[in-house]
Amino acid sequence: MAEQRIKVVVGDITTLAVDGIVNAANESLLGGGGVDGAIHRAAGPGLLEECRALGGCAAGSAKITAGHDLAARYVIHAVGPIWEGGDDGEAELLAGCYRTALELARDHDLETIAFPAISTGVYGFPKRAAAEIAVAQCVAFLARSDRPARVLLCFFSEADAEFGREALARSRG
Ligand code: AR6
Repeated sequence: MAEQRIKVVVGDITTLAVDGIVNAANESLLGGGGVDGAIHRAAGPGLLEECRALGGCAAGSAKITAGHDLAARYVIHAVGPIWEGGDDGEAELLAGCYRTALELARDHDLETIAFPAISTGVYGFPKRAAAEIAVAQCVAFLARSDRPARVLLCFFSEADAEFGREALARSRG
């Protein structure tokens, strides 16, 4: 079952020794605060240099780079939507981030990738709804693809992780 390949973890995503970590970036792909800032700090200046050559990324999509000084071999930079109240296509854009990141992981034959809770910080997406979208997209993708073999949903706090656990439990039925 696809759900068994998804695990909720709590912690700092920059420390995870997985094949790829996903970044919650902005359209410039040139760094920022939150998890984006933490990933750039931990990866070192080579990451920013590589990102400069990418020419940005649209919201709802993602681009991949090397992991540089991170334990992870790759960083998948996903650009989440800014929450504007929910009537501006935010849910579909967030789903698009997860789908594109999973496609990139599959195309690079990554075994394990880790997602942060994209858009739920500075971008203001409601956490419960975001966790539902994350789980639904991962379950749908893993059901039809062997790669990635495993997905970690990495939450920064125990309280946030509850949203992930609840969404996963509901998906399992
Ligand atoms: N590890 C795991 N999760 C983290 C970490 C970490 N080290 N740090 C924060 N989080 P945010 P967004 C969680 O604001 O909402 C940046 O400036 C955090 O608790 O990082 O997509 C970008 O450049 C929250 O649940 O990303 C963009 O401009 C989640 O990561 C903008 O923020 C996402 O919070 C993107 O906003």
